[in-house]
Amino acid sequence: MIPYYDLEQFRNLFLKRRKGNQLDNKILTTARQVIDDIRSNGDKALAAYVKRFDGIIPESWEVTEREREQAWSQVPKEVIESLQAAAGNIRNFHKKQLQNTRFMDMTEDVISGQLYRPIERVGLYVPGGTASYPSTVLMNAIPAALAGVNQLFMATPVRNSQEISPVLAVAADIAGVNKIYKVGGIQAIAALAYGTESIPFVDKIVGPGNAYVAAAKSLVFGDVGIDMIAGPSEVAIIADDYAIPSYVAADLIAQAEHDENARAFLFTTSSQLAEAVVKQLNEQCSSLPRRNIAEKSLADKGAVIVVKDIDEAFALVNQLAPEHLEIQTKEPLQLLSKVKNAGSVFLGNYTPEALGDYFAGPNHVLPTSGTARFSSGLSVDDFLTKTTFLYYSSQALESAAGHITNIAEVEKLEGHSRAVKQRFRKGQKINERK
Ligand code: HSO
Ligand code: ZN
Repeated sequence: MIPYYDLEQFRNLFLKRRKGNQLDNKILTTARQVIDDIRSNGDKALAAYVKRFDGIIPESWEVTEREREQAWSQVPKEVIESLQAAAGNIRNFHKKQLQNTRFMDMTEDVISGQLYRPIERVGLYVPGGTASYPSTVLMNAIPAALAGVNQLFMATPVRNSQEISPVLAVAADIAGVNKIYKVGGIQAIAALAYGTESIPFVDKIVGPGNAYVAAAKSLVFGDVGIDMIAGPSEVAIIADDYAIPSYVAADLIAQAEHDENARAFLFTTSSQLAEAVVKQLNEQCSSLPRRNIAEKSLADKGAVIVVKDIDEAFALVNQLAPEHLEIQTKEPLQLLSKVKNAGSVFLGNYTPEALGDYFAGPNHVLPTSGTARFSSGLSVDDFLTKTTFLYYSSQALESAAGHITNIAEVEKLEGHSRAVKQRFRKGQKINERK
């Protein structure tokens, strides 16, 4: 079961410079070859790789309107209602992230500011198999739609049935996805990045994926934008005596069931609580459908650390920069100011991560493997570009001219200097705004 570590052991195992995000060379080589081929040969190459990797080529790459409509009758009504309720919350939360064009200066002589514009075309990758989640469709597509992206394309692999999972199609409709393509893996990323006869190219690709998809995203980055290369999911829980062991255990397990590499950590000031949590973990895992995955994750990647006080817990957690941080203590809100590095924070005994994974509003696409030190969860910002703008009157430019030419001269860029001086040559008539 989940091991105990002291501070030193935890530091050595989990806080040393990590190499977790490096991609496998063999996978990169394969990805590079597939991408080059699809970029040069379009649909023909696409079909060949889909046949080779997935065994079957779909009749049509695009999911038809009819298929999308039919999906609605294949999903239970209560699931549709819950997805709609979740979408409403996610929309409300993300709506408040939107920013309008901003003026930094607005005088008669100087106007400056920033325009916000939606990215035109976005591709959303959704993995197949067991990690194919409708919640991920909502979390990626809703901020994009709110930002104003009006060509939002989703790609997801289909297996022998040739049908896309109906619940994914419904989530895509609810979230505002324009088109869905039946293609997965490296092929999907290549097609979205460069376009083929049947699949349109996009400006940015978002969404999770396996090692092949991650490698492909890293290779097309630069030609298109990408969101991030996500590592295994993780949670850190800070708990004191006030926490309820069965709740803490349930949340550690919810994390651990994601996959064998998922990481669940408990930092607690109470060794009594730690013992009770371990007991609960054993009990609760025994009846879990994904028991094998959860137990392996807890045993190999999990940790319980008994700390001397809450500050010691925060010191470790801030170094770890976990994707999710739960604070289950007596006064959780008062501890919020101690959080420095974390993807998303869940406060109190009744705010499990699962609430945020599915329903409450904040995004569940979050920085993993310590990358919360320098990056943030998905938001509407990821689907906007910012363009700055500037206006100077002749008087304003004239009063700045000396400084500009001084700097231009030290950079030995006489043309720059002249571009200013040209406007103020003696005897020149100024025809401003005529
Ligand atoms: N915990 C995952 C999101 C997720 N959980 C999707 C369930 N479905 C990463 O934040
Ligand atoms: Zn989850």
